[in-house]
Amino acid sequence: MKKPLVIVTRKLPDIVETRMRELFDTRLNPDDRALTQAELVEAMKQAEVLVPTVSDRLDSRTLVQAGPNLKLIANFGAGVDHIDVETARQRGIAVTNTPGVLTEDTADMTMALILAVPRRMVEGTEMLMKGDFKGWSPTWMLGKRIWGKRLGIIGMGRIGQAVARRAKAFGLQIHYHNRKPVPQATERELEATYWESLDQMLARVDIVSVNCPHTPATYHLLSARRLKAMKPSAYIVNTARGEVIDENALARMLESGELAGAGLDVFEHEPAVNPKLLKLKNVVLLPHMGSATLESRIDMGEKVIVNIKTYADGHRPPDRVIPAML
Ligand code: 8YV
Repeated sequence: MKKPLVIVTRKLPDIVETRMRELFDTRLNPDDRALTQAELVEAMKQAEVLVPTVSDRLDSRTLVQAGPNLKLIANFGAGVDHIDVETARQRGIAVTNTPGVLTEDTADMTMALILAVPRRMVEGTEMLMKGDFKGWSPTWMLGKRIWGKRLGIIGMGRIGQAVARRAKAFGLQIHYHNRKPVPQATERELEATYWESLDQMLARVDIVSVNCPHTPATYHLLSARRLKAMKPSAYIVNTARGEVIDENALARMLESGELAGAGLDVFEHEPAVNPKLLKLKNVVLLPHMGSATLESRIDMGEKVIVNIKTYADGHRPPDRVIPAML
């Protein structure tokens, strides 16, 4: 049986690449240089399977240039907002992703930001490194207590629930907004309160965690108006997608003290970061590292391989993304 030509756009862990080379006619990117849009089109003209990542923009203008051989886009990542899934469907190209395997790592990073911002951990480290630690004082570097506060989770899927489990152990009260409530057994386990109205939840919580995907419905879900509805003492953590928050409005409000602080792992125009954010003390900013563990990258690679192999064997890949799901 002829092996499918699989083009991988970025460098993946060696163990994943080795297995892909065993199974498929695989073209790798050992230099890990992000492809230009023209190179991406060229890859889509040749490949039967494309393995992109969040750093590739597969919009409709790019997708319509795909060659007739392209049958599967096996995304290395859970989020698919960089792929126009509807255009792919219209052209008979299946799209798969890698759900489930980055849940715990992303939830860990979310929890780390929930702790780091109110407790001023990065500010403290920077002060120490600059030699500004002149000795302990009772009123120096005071942050805000985590225990007993209300956490409002936006998007109670796998990652949102994993964040809730951790947060509960830290004494936070769990509130959440989702398209629909989670099963009652999960709500009971997490002692979680469902808010159908996001506006009402935002006005009542002390920390907001964004854990929903970026879709047309969630673009700027945290708009300037909604950010203003939050308490000025509240914090925001985002490990999902930058586009869910109006980043400009957030930066302005953090600057003027209308919000207490933010922990951001993702940005609206990655890799660019709003320059206003870079000047603030009340933020912890990370370069999209939520799922960046070796274990997660290997598991993601394994999912990609299973999706391609299943397709190559004539079956429906397990992690298909259907436009109606988005
Ligand atoms: C990945 C992510 O690193 O999977 C996702 O949706 O945001 C990240 O954790 C990235 O997408 C890899 O393509």
